[in-house]
Amino acid sequence: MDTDAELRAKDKDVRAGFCAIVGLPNVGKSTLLNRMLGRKLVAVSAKPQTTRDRILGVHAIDLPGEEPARAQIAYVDTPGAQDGKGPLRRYMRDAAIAAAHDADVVLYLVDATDRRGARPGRLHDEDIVALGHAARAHPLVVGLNKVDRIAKPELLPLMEAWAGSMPGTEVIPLSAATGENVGALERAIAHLLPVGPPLYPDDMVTDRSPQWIAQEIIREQLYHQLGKELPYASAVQVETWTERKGEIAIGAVIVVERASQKPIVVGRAGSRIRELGIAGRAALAEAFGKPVHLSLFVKVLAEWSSAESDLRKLGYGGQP
Ligand SMILES: Nc1nc2c(ncn2[C@@H]2O[C@H](COP(=O)(O)OP(=O)(O)OP(=O)(O)O)[C@@H](O)[C@H]2O)c(=O)[nH]1
Ligand SMILES: [Mg+2]
Repeated sequence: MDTDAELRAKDKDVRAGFCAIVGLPNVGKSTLLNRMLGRKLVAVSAKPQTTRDRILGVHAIDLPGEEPARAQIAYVDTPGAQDGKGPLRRYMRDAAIAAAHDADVVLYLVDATDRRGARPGRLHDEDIVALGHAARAHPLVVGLNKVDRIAKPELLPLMEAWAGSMPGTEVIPLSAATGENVGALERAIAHLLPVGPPLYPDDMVTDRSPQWIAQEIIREQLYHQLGKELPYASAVQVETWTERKGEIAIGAVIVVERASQKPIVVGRAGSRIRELGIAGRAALAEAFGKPVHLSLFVKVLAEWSSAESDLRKLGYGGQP
């Protein structure tokens, strides 16, 4: 017989566990995480290799008519799987592999519009194979993203190819941009999670600090404003953070690797950094729901992405 305490504990049981979101760069992993959480947590950009670290985003969903009727999914967004040369890229690769290794379920996200990397069997890169090994130990869901940009007749063969190469694996077409089918994807993930007590408190969304989220939001603006001109090794570091009378004052530095890159970020007579400041402040105010003052500076930290100690200083260090 169960004791009263045990029965009460079981009442609170949900489907709970970790879901690592993995895939090639630029397939929409971070867009999907932001969409599921209904807020901007992580940077998204048209440039590959935007995400540099693993990031937790916790989402609770209802499973109507099921037992248990609720799931708490702890999503882990990861850097796109790619060739891991150089300390920063190696750090990013290890972060993705570790997330897949530690997960209860792996969501492999595919860009359905990408002719090169979308189909199963075309992913030969060494690091992607390593990711595959880490992922294979767990139940897998395949998400075919960006269906808002692909005609149905093109989608069906892709779905069949994935389903055929991985019997028993759910293959779900979706659009992170429009939200189409994202609910169905979340339910499919939830069904593969173990039943037990929730992993996190109800109100927890991420394990990252507001400062870290601010860095992501400013970095996203940097990607948007600079586009192709952006030096790959740029980072953002929040140095001061003051909350007063319902407002936040943030002082942040944009770190580049070479003196020659500084004028690119600053722009003619400071025009670009001013634009960055305006756009950054608006995005931060929206994310935090209060007015934000933002002071931005540019700093050169020579070859930081090649030096382990500088990587750590900028937050890409220790255990990925
Ligand atoms: N049309 C369309 N575009 C999308 C969709 N999802 C993401 N994108 C776009 O795809 C690009 C890459 O999105 P990200 O979310 O940054 O992709 P990612 O997989 O996190 O990329 P990395 O962090 O670099 O690995 C951005 O320009 C997004 O706006 C979608 O469902 N439809
Ligand atoms: Mg990303």
